[in-house]
Amino acid sequence: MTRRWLLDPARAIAVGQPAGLMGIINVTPDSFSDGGRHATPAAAAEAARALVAAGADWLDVGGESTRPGAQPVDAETEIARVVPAIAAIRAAGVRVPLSVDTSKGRVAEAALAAGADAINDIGGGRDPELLAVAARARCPLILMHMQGTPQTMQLAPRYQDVVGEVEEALRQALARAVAAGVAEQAIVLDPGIGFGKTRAHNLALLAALPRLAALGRPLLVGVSRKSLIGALTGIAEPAQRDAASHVAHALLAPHCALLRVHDVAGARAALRVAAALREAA
Ligand code: HH2
Repeated sequence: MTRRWLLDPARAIAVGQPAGLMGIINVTPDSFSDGGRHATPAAAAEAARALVAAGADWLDVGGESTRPGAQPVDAETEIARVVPAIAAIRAAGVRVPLSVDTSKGRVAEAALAAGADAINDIGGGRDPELLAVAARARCPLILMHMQGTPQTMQLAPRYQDVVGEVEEALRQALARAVAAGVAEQAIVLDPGIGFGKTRAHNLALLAALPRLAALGRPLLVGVSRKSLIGALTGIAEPAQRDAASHVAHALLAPHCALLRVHDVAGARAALRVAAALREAA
């Protein structure tokens, strides 16, 4: 099976380009900031259209919440959530690159068949079946770092040297995927902000993006509305964290290829202002 990734997604994640924006569509009842908002395929398609109109370069559709303490769901449940949503998004004429946010090979395979172009794996390729699916589909694969699992990751995150350990784990994830037959050029790496990390760990990793970029792959970063932003601002309600998130997006944009965001319109505006200020300087 030859996929379209050599065209659209590769352009969207070209190394050295200003960061693209990945708009988030969670088709879950329990995601930390948009849970329950896209409960029907029609609502997901409408959200997709609105995100693209607001400037999204990419969409990410997830059927399992990965917030700390979230209950895992089985593959059938996840498939029943993401497949109709992706099919409806494509039926609505939305053509931007779209990843499925899953750690399960079976879900990834069903999502690709329904019209997804790429796999966003917060498990960093722990499931050999997922790597086999990515290799067969020749599609882009996002490998994210996580210490532990969503159920346990925030209990007591511990590192001797967070940047060195995340860097080494991403290097190993990359090597595992390549050994499983995934093309190295198809891989995007992500330090996994908030996934088994304290505020200090998260800040150290964000400061180290240029070092992580030396792994040779484009980087994706997700900070939108996360508890890091809550911890830095004291804003408890995730939906109120957009303005503060966009400060981070503007500062991080030069160091990554894709930013995973909820409020695409606000992020796009922030990136425009930051780019103009940088140019003027
Ligand atoms: N963060 C979340 C989910 N998927 N994927 C990547 N690659 N990087 C991230 O930082 C990332 C991710 C968590 O955010 P969200 O999807 O908004 O919430 P939930 O997991 O509760 O559905």
